[in-house]
Amino acid sequence: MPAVGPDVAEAGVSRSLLFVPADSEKKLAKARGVNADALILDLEDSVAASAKKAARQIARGFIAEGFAAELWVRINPLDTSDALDDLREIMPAAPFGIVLPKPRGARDANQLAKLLEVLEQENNIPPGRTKILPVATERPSALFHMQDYADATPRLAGLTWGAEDLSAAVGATACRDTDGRWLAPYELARSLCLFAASAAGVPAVDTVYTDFKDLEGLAHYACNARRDGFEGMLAIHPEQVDVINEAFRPSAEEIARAERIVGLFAENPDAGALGMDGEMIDRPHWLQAKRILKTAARLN
Ligand code: 1VU
Repeated sequence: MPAVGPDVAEAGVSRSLLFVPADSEKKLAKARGVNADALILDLEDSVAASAKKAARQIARGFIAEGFAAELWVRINPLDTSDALDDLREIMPAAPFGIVLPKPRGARDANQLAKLLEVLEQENNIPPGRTKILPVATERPSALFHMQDYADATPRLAGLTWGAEDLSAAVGATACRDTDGRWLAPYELARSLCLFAASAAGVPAVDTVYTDFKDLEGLAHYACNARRDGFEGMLAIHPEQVDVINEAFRPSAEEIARAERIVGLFAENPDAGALGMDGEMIDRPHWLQAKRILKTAARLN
């Protein structure tokens, strides 16, 4: 069976990435007890302009204290003066990575990578250590450049997407229908994020489920996200975290089936297609099985 090709994401990513407004010491304290794979300390939309300075300092202190999970910081968009202020304040604490909102395209991720190069040097951080996760679809023009992420900075750790800013930008009055499903323009943005991430060889992370009281709806949404190929999901509330973690964990049945598929091809190294339980299995099934086993191994 041929090796995994460039269109299959190799890197693993966190399943649950919880946003925490960085100006809220109360929420930050709460986040320490949450089982999220990653926290995103937010300096952007959830923090009022008047609170940004204090939020930067709080975020820096929180990161410096250390934490078991990955610590990301969502800075302000790169074409605002706040972005540089954010980076200067938080880089001495050496966060795991930077979440980049409203990028104009991969060129903003590349520009951020250059800034990080300097700031890492200034702060004695190993070069290239700080990762980048763009929220890739928040500007309409960015949708026309999604393929550029395939040649972007090696700091790229994944791609995620957002609908709210995109819908505001085009003047829409809603991005979901009355049943909570994405309307067509936002399904397109979600799909572009998925395919651009795959083409770039990085994991795709699905966006927030804003109805934070509806955990049943979230479970359903997150299972579908995993089915579609997303490897994790953004969260906005502590109660969403366990639901997301569970949804992105392969089931025992899936693992058993994946082991059988990989085993069958190992026993038949020259076969392109094989039969299993009356169904044809070939390279895509083998790739999918390998991915399931890799995820399962990472989560053990
Ligand atoms: O039990 P306690 O009173 O001690 O704590 C409350 C509350 O403070 C805490 N909590 C959180 N802790 C950490 N991180 C959070 N994100 C968080 N949210 C709440 O949990 C306890 C219960 O909270 P609640 O159910 O009473 O909810 P609240 O009314 O306090 O808060 C609701 C909102 C939505 C405001 C809150 O969950 C929040 O601030 N979420 C994050 C918002 C955010 O960062 N937005 C950026 C979105 S990014 C995006 O859209 C990109 C695509």
